[in-house]
Amino acid sequence: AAPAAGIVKPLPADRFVVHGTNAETRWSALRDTGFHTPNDLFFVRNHTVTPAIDPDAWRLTVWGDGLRGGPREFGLDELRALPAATSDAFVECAGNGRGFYTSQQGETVSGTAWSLGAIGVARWRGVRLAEVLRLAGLGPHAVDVQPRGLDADYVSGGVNLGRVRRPLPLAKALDDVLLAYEMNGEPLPPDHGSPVRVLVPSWVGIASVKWVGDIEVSAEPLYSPWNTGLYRLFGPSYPEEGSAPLTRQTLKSAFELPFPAAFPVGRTHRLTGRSWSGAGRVRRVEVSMDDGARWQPARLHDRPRRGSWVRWSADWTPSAAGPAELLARATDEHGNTQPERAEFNEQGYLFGAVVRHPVTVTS
Ligand code: MTE
Ligand code: MO
Repeated sequence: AAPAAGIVKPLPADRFVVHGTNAETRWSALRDTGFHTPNDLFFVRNHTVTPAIDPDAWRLTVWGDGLRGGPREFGLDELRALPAATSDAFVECAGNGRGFYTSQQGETVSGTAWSLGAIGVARWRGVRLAEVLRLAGLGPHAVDVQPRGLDADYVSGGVNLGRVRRPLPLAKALDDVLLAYEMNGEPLPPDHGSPVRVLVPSWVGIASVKWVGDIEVSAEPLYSPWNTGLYRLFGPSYPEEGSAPLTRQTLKSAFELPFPAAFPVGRTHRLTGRSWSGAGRVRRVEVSMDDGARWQPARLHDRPRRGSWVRWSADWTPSAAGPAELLARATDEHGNTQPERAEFNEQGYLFGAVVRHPVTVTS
């Protein structure tokens, strides 16, 4: 197992690539899994280290001037006794694919140089945040809801930014957000937020705060480093203060192959992969093995759903030995297709361009 600072679960090198305190799933390891990413294969993105939290002593405090009274505390048993809801949703880092800004576009960006493995889909089970807010006495003037993690303060460039926290607009908080205590039928594992995490379907992973300890409900808009200097788009195409805070994830596709991959010439190979988006359902996936000159449709194996992924496959019979590139591109229900190039931003978020997957065809 490869060493990673502060991650509890084993990270075998054939299944994960470790980047400092983070570990991304290798797409080659997803080929043999079903729709949901198994918990032991799910990527981990930690600002600091996975904390040890006693579920029996854990409390969630909901507080702030957007409540009628409060604060109100909840224990784990109390949350489990409330009506449960499930969601088959991805958690995906806003920086997933960041490494391709550099390797494919020659651009310098800051942050973890992920390939495409900072995503997983799980069956999350928990209680709707809307229900907890209602029980806490949500008032008529609430506008923002800010969950905060119990992990350590995040120190970046010598500046203590405090504990991970990121406001959600009330409308999203009341829509499809869960306080999840189960992941794929098991209690939430330590690395994924035990005992309770926020699950914000379709949105950038930072919104899905792990190890949640308190939630501020505010009658004023809230700001934290995670919706001001971070998780906005900065660069020549954006205003000085950056874009609006990032919300929905962008359209992406990945092959379930080693990077790079190798195939013998003259045989037919079943290529498999997955496509997803937070902005709308995937409608169509196409693959190209000749640099984008011709595109052939891939077969979709799942009913496309928003906030989740669809598995697909396509056959390929390489006819000549040598280097090649495999391309996959998805189109969503709004008619958006993955572009050839992603628009630059300094922190390398939302890389949505077609990834050129390197392959060697052997004789
Ligand atoms: N929540 C806390 N408390 N601390 C963190 O470091 N990382 C965020 C988010 N929630 C983080 C957090 C980021 S940037 C991402 S992408 C997701 O958790 C990753 O979730 P996972 O580790 O379960 O895959
Ligand atoms: Mo992230």
